[in-house]
Amino acid sequence: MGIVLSVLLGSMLSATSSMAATSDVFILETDKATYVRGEDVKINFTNSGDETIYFVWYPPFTISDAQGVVVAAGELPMTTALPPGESLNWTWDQMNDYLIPPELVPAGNYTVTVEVHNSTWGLIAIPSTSFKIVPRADANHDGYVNVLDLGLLSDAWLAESGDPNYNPDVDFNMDDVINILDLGILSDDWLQGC
Ligand SMILES: [Ca+2]
Ligand SMILES: [Ca+2]
Repeated sequence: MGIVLSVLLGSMLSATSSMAATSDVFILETDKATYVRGEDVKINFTNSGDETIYFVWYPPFTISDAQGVVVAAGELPMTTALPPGESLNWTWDQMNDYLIPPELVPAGNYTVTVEVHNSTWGLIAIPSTSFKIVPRADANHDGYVNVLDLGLLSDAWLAESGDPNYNPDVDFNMDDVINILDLGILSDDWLQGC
């Protein structure tokens, strides 16, 4: 009885530790939690375990929007194996690759996912991490790009850095002057919000 119990306990403990190890051996992260629209999203995936892992899908990174719709897939070197201690990096330009022509995705919440397989192609984990994209032209920082932001841009129209009506919040391209380039960015972001 004592032996059976200890065997059971032993198998429970090893099951528990292997589950913990599975979640601990991959690191999937983005360099920031929040990006402005159009900013590069830098993604890093590290195999921090002691086994080589494999990817069935090439490329293994996918980006989904808040509704779960896949909007982009990573471009990677031609490899489907990742040895222990090695990393994959991907910079996503926020373009939806599945539209023709590709378009910048709207502001909102996004998730990056990787499917991780073992050497016999069994799925062992689907690590994911989420991040947020906010509009670039949200001058008053209320989460929306609308007539309020247009009003602020209008108030600072043609102002240069140092002028009393210069407003850095509407200098969307940060070139120290409020002009048609900033209006163009506001136009691109018009009615974006999350
Ligand atoms: Ca706003
Ligand atoms: Ca500007």
